[in-house]
This record gives sequence, structure tokens and C-alpha cells, in this order.
Amino acid sequence: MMRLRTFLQQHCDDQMLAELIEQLSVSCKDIAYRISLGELAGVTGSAEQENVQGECQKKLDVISNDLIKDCLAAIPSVRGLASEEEPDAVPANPEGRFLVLFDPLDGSSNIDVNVTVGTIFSILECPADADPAAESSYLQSGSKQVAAGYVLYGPSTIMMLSTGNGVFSLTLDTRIGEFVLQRENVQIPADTKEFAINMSVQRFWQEPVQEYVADLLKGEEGPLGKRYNMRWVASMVAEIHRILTRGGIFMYPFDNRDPSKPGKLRLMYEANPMSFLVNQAGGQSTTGREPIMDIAPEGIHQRVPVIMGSANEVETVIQYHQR
Ligand code: P6P
Repeated sequence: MMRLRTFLQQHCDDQMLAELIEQLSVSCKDIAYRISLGELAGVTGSAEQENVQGECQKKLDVISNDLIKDCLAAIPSVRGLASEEEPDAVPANPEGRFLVLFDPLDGSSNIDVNVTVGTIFSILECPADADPAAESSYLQSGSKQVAAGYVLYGPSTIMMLSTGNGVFSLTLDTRIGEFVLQRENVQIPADTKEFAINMSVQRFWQEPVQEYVADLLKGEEGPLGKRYNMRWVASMVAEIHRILTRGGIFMYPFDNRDPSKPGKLRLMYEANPMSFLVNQAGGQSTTGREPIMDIAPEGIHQRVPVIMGSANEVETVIQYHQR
């Protein structure tokens, strides 16, 4: 079995990037261990404080964020970092080459009920003269990512990773404490009968998504001619992992509950890294009106509508938006 370090040495021709990813995996192994202990480790429950998003933080949100932030700050090639749990960008090493953006614990509302959560990361080159404390340094479109991935803390702990040459999955072998290569060149089936969306906010969706979902719910007799099944884990990492594994379409579309928030998911450390993986695996990722990785970011905590997964199904949804 091929360990992460060996895989990166063979697959990633930028050894500084390889070293960064391997170091990051160490903090994710620590998070995986703490999650596996749950209440035994006293890491469940609320941290009794809010983050910059106005969301109530879980204890593990704070612990995971600190673990990853401290890990990255100690890596010479990291110039700066941005996190869902940090109001502003955090400078690291002046000689660094990379900027790392991350959601330390996506789906953390699931922690207290022992359901899958994950860490999402996105890696950008830092422009030579850029100030790592300045938000503007991080505002690069998703197509500029040099690597992206997630670590899913589920029944097993799995890292899904791409450095721009395909998508690879590695499973944490707890017997040796190492991520080992499991799947190479992961590909998303182009067609699917499985959709993921939070139906409880249906009344707030824009018309194209209303029409698409209404049509898919008509099953075989409907215009889409398929009997669909639905999944909703309320953990993006779990949904995207399922899609990378067996296909599907994930949607958190624009909803007009709060027009100042065009979507729930954050562009820089959720939508962009997941779009990088999905595109590398042959899928599509769009707001409904433009590819997510083409968006020129306006803020590190910017929110966007997200529709991603099996290429042909996403194309269908794009066509509903073009009507
Ligand atoms: P809702 C988790 O909070 C998250 O950011 C994503 O991981 C997930 O897909 C979505 O929000 C769940 O949102 O509205 O169903 O709680």
C-alpha cells in the first residue's frame, strides 16, 4: 500500500506543495482522533461564541481551526491563511509561496449527533509582492487553485485530493496512522438519478430551480423521464464524497431568505475547492448562470449559489436557467 508521502513524491512535481499537504494531513489526523472520541474527549457541544458568519461555533470548530492554523503557520511555504472561523486573513511566513483557505470543520452541526463532517482546503499561489494580511491577496478565482481537497471524518477517514492532475482518495489506516492510496483518477458518472437539496427552503428558490426540482419529482412520467432518489446529510463534504463515489447532483441554490446572502455556501473555502475536485473528476460546477471557478471573488467570506455533480445533470439545470 502506498502512503501519502510516497504518493505525493511520485504524483506531485512541486515538493513544497507536497510537503504542505502532508503536514496538513497531520492536523487532520489529530482532528479525526478527537472526533472519534466524541463526548469522551469533551469536544462536543457549543463553544458558546459566534464566528464571523454569525454562526454559533461548536467546540470542535474552534479546536479544529486552531489545530490547522497552528499547523499551517509552522510550514515555511505558507505565506498566509484564511479560515471560515477567522474574521480576517492571517499572515504566516514572509518567504512562503502559498495561501491556504479552509473550512476546518464543515457540517459541524452534525457533530453532536455523530454524523459525518469534514475539513475542506484550497491552496493558491501567493503573488510575489502580495501582503498575506490583505484580503485582496486571496481573492483569486477558483481556476487559479494549485490544489484542493477535503478530509471526510466518517465511518472511515478519507482524504480526497487533487493537485490538478486528477482526483485521488486515500484512507486513514489507523493501524499505522497513515493515509494510504485507495482510488486513482476518480471519475463522476455523467448521469445520475440522485439529487441532494434542502427541500425545506423550496419556497425561497428562484424559478429555474423550482421548475427543475418540480420536474424531477414527477419521476419517469415527468419531462426528465427518470425516477430520482434524494439524499441530504447537511454536510457538504459527505454529499460531495457520495457524488465523487457514485454520481449525483448537489444543490444549495440562491434563495431569497436574505438577498445579502446569495447562497449559504462560501466561495473561497467550500464552493471553489469542491468545484476543483468535481471538475477534475469530469463533473460540472455552476451557480446556475456561470461556472463557479470563473467567479472573480469580492471577499474571503463571500457566499455563492452552488449546483455541482454529474456533468449531464448539471447541464440540465443550466438549461433551466437559460429558459
Ligand atoms: P442546511 C454545513 O453547515 C453547510 O455549510 C454545508 O456543509 C451543508 O451542505 C449545508 O451547510 C447544510 O445547510 O441549511 O441544510 O443546514
